[in-house]
Amino acid sequence: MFRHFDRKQQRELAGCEANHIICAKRHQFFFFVSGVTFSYGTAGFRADGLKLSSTVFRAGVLAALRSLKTGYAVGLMITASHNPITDNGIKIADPDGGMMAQDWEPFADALANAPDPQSFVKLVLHFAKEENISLSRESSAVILLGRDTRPTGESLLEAAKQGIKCIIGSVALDMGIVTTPQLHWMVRSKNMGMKASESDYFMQLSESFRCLMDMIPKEMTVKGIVTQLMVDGANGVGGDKLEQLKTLLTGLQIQVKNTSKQGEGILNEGVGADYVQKEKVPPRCFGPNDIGLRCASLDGDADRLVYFRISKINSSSIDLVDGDKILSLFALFIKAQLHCLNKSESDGLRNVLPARVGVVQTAYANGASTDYLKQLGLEVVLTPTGVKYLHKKAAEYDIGIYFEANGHGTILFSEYFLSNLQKMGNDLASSNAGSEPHKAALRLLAVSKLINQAVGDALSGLLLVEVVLQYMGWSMQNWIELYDDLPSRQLKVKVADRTAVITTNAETKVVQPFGLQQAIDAETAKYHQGRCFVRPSGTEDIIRVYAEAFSQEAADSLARSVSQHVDHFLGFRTSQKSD
Ligand code: NG1
Ligand code: ZN
Repeated sequence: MFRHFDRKQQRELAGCEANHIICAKRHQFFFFVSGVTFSYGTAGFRADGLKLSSTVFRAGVLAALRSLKTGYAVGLMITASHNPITDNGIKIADPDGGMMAQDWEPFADALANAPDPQSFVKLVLHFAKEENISLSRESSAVILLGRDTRPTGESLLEAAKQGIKCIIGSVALDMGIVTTPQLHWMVRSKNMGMKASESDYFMQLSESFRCLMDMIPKEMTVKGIVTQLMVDGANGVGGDKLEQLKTLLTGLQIQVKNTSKQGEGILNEGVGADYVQKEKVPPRCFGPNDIGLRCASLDGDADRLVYFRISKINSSSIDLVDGDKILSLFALFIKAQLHCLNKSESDGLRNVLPARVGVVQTAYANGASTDYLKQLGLEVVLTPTGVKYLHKKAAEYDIGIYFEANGHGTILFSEYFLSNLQKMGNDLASSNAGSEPHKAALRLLAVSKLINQAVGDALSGLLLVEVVLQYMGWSMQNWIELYDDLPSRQLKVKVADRTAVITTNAETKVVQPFGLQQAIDAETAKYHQGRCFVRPSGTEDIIRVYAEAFSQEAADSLARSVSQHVDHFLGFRTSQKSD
């Protein structure tokens, strides 16, 4: 249903205090009620790409208000990540490059679901007043726009621009087709007064990569670790960007398959990090010829990364190296550098730089990884699913390393720690140049530049993995053997109302419906090393069931029986019965 801003409303707006919002007729096309109820979830707003133009238009208005409120540039990314090509979505990056502040989510929901233009405009004016946002001509919002390779992206970008234009004086900067992490990086860099173009991004990544590669210990380079890497680009933007980035790299041979080029395949269909991690099979275009090689897979917008190796015995199965193992590799490296940095020298006079290191995971982290990290002596905390929670927690540490099992994660360095590290690096350069502590300081500084400080980034994560494997002198086999994953199974259950499930303790326990947790506990107790939890998905209309146990059969059976309980408590049959 299409609606128009009517004349009365335009008069009202024209007469409103500062003549704030332009409601030109040319924008009216974008205002319609799609019949879908939107909720700003872990991934922003997502739906069928053809039904999103009005929502994206409204998100444009929202982004402009966010920029006015904060006084800085914000980002607006059009993507549906690993979801099918027909889907699309929109999310806002805050001035620091992170996710939009959570306290704005209810307002985002209200805007997205406003039933008509009058209510929409009323909401905007009311919220602006409440939040003290000046809509005067003097203040101007800046919004960096990005989109992935989805076919609906171009028209949605237009809708976003029109929404932004509704706020007088707003400036929309189109960054073109970019990965999600690139856009977040650009927002952060711009607000820090640094260079923020795509070529600056490539330059920063390739230079810090070179710096780290130059400091690989000699004894490791002679080990001759394979420098060849096969990458699955999910038929999306990540593969294309990696093709560009790889021309700036030395010491690493990357072959990219599944870019977005015509003829390579459909975005996320049988390819990409989500597919590889959940199905535990090689992506399309990977087969017997790749057996034994180190392979990596990006998701559709390149904010997730997993590694894999095609099995020698059966070329349709893989040894998966997921986000947990990437996290463990990074944690080992960071720990080693801190140890080096603080190693007492013979003079015993050098200052040490203590660092509080935190590792952040979700309940989906394989239990074996959590045990391994704790054995390393690291502080491990769990948060609910969704990078906004992990990122926030990781930011509490001097060095916070976070990863979801699905491959989304990064390493955050606090400003305080980095400035001390820089000072220490300078001191060591004059007193002890070239020493191990000096190199450790330089390495940590280079990592802070290589790894995206705004959000998980498959491209920068991939470069850091490659550096760390070289530094350790590790083959893919060494990495795979770091610890043995406990067999696990994830299932989806369709229910009448997923919001009926309420959880606590980082989503590991069900509080409602009453009795479900008891049933889960009783099932779990039947299995050696059993662990199981259920939670409503934030991105799909389903309940997710995760189970872990000593064998694959046991994990499968635990997941199946708990799914039956979920279905019994919440399934359609139950709701029909109670109706
Ligand atoms: P939901 O649908 O809430 O489980 C999924 C992923 C999250 C996160 C978001 C955002 C799993 C189990 N869940 O969330 O980790 O990546 O999508 O894209 O992988
Ligand atoms: Zn993604």
